[in-house]
Amino acid sequence: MNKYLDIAPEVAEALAAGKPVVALESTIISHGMPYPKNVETALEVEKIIRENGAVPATIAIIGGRLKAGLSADEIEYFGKKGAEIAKASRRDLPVLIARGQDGACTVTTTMMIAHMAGISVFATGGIGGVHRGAETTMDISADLEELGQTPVMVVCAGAKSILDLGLTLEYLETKGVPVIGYGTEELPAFYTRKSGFGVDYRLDTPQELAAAFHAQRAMGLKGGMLVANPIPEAYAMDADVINNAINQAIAESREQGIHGKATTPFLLARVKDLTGGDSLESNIQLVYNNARVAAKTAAELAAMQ
Ligand code: PSU
Ligand code: MN
Repeated sequence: MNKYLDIAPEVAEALAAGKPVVALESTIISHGMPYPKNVETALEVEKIIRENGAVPATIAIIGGRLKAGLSADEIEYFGKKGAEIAKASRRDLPVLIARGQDGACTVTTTMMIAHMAGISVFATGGIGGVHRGAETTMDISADLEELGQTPVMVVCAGAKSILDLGLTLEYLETKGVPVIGYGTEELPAFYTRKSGFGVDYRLDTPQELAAAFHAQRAMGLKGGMLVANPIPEAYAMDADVINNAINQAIAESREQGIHGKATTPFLLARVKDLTGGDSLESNIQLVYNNARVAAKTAAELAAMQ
């Protein structure tokens, strides 16, 4: 096993017994929501995963250790420190680990560490993708590369239209990543159930998701699978309200010359401020919804192996 990896005892026992485990990311805790709502949400997500028959493993880097499974105290520590913790993508791991620092895991690093630990299903809110204007900035999230090379299923609510969703789908196609709509033919856009873009396949049950992922792995195909699960109708936001906020946030980021790893956190924070508390509640509910689907799918997958 990787000498930098610590698997929490409960997670290690579940994996050894072939029981379902679901990975969760930590950037959503440190950078995605305000304290203490972030900690409450992270703990509630873990509870929902348990209620749906799986063991949660929140993934983070603490003191230079790759952690698969955090204690409630560690989640509190992460939530309280918030954006002081470095956002850690693939390129950040070597120096963070060598220096013994903390890191908030994005979709990329959560997939990497989940895979090192032997966890194959991961639930989150939204993924990174191809930014608008990427044809000149070349700002494309490392999340897409990771989906192209690491065999983990990522259950999300689609991607926010802070991104160019059309180019994001093109990129995923090139990388050979199946984009599955859960009960939908349309790619959801995080706060809204629709985006105007189609997915590759529509699957309707956790059993079907598990069967497709099982086949992908059994063939030895590299890369992951993206499952896009629309936000529950009751929590979906008005498309005009959210799109106006996104357009304003993008204009401000260009005026201020925001770039690199700061872009996504800047846009997410501005959209959140411009839409007030409504977007936070929607964000929390869609993560709960994804946790349920991921736990049930992990249980189906465990039953097939
Ligand atoms: N998109 C969201 N919410 C998020 C993120 C993206 O709607 O919290 C976070 C995730 O951790 C994702 C990361 O992996 O931002 C992508 O950052 P970048 O675009 O810099 O690759
Ligand atoms: Mn980027």
